[in-house]
Amino acid sequence: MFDRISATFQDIVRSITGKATISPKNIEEAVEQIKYALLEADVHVRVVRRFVNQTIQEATGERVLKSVTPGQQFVKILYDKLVSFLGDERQDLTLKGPDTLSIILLAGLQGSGKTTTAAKLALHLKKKGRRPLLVAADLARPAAIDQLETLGASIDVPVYTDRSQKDPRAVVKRALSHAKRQAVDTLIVDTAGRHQVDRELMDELSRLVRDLSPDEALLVADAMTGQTAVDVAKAFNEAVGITGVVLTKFDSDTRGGAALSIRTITGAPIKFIGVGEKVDDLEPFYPDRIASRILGMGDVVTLVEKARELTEAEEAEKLQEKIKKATFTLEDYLEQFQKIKKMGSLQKLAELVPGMEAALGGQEIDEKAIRREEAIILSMTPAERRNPRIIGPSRKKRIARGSGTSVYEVNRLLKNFEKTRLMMKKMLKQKGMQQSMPTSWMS
Ligand SMILES: Nc1nc2c(ncn2[C@@H]2O[C@H](COP(=O)(O)OP(=O)(O)O)[C@@H](O)[C@H]2O)c(=O)[nH]1
Ligand SMILES: [Mg+2]
Repeated sequence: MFDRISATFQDIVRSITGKATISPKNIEEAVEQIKYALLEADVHVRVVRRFVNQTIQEATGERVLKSVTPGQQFVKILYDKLVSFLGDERQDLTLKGPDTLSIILLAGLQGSGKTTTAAKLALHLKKKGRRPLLVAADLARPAAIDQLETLGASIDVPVYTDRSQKDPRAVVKRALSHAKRQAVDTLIVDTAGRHQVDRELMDELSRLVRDLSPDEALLVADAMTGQTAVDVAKAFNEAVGITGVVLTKFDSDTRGGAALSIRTITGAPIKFIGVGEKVDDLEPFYPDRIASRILGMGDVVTLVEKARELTEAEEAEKLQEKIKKATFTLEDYLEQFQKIKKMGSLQKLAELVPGMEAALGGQEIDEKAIRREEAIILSMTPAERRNPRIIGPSRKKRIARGSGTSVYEVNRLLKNFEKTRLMMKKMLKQKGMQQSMPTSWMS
């Protein structure tokens, strides 16, 4: 799995990591190669486009770090992108506590690996101390029931079957009341599949989901089918509503495109991968580990992370130095506004900047107020920003006019700035404060 895409990515990465400088042309070339590698790996075209655009955008907007090469930084961007497209964080099953019955429903096309996965999940949960019951609700072929029974016996997990029934809903209903009488905390329901997505199958599954309201409705998809697996996941999600995907046959020589596309196209996370035919061939899906496997550049990623931390610490130190020496100016103040605005939440600003809440006089911070303060500072001359003491009445009038505010607001800003500056200085003087001062807002 991922062998080909991994080889291509590692080639690109090797050629770019060593470069001391990267031109927009280098990035363009690398991204073009990445595009072909992704398409060749059968990644969904829409996903490829998004991946490529985001990579270019981030690579060109990236701040250059001193202690690593631009090439190394590019690798880090690529790695982060891969992790994000693979689904970010590991998503585990969300089941109820052992005192309440949890239900897992498995759906998917015929041959995708539902029955095998049912047994694999049962074993996985049993190892974690749960008590699963497998339910044979694939009534399309009698052999399907036998298959589940054999698998259940091999892992010593009970299997509920009812060969007299023709309707899976009836089987499931009986299985539920059976489970309540037994020492069972998790129902794993194996359902019938079809060769392709069809109305009848979707209707049957929708009814089952409605009856059961399962904690997990997992789509079992065959990774070898590439973009088809993605289309199937999309169709199932729209018709039935899935909570996650188990991607099977990850051990085979597939190109990996499904893994990189499913989350983006369906929004549903990959929760497990099947890596073989045996009952213990099931692995939790970790986006970061897969990304590392594709890039094979774990050391570079760590290096860049470290370099970034270093730069942040250096910047924070510089700023603290400025505050101590009272050279913290309105320009720095403005810069902090702009940086913090990028962080998203303005409420964070008040929480992170010592004294900011008090300096703002207990007023609610809102985007508009900040934008006005910004406008005021922008209307000042560089000399005024560096030394606000020179701002007399006539300058105040000019600044107010230039920023579309009032002299009253200019005065208030100057007062706020002075309060903040003093407050920061005082806090820095307190022993230990240097260490505990949040640096994130200064980065
Ligand atoms: N190599 C490999 N084979 C698998 C995996 N999962 C299932 N299979 C095989 O795929 C075939 C179909 O599996 P099955 O569970 O019967 O699919 P179902 O029709 O969806 O229930 C069987 O031969 C399984 O052994 C996997 O992760 N890796
Ligand atoms: Mg089956």
